Amino acid sequence: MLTPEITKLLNDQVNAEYFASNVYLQMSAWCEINGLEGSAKFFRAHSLEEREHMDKIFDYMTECGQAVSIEEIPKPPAEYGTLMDVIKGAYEHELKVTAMIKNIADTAFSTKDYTTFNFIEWFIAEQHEEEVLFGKILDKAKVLGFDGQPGQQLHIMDNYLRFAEGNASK
Ligand code: OFO
Repeated sequence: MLTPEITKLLNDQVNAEYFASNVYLQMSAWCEINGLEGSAKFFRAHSLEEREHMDKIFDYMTECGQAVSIEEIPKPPAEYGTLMDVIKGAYEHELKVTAMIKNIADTAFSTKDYTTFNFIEWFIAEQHEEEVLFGKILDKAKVLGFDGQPGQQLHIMDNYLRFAEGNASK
């Protein structure tokens, strides 16, 4: 049985993961229209991953006998100046999600809801991975001297992002 406080936090997270999925889907659309196919592929895949996160929490809540409420999802940002703005936006978005996940862990632990604490641990590890992933992308941009402007570096960054999940784990 989940407490009302934990139920609300988990429900908010379901909706936040749905929003995150749309944020990345919109980033993918921006990349597509700006000739950045590798980046579009990366953000599209990431959008699906967020959707899986949503499903995971959805399933946990229903397993616990708790109804999920899908709320109105805000429109994600759609205007970006450059690919660098998109990448920075993604990194900042992940930091916000990490704070939400840690708040769930903190609340679960302090209310002795060890089942939810155990469940949310997976997300703590996942957020660490995602921060590392986007951190490495930012590092690569620094190494290249990439600032988002058109040119050879943009082409290299686009190719790097095409395989970024694999590149970042090396
Ligand atoms: Fe990006 O990990 Fe879920 O939100």
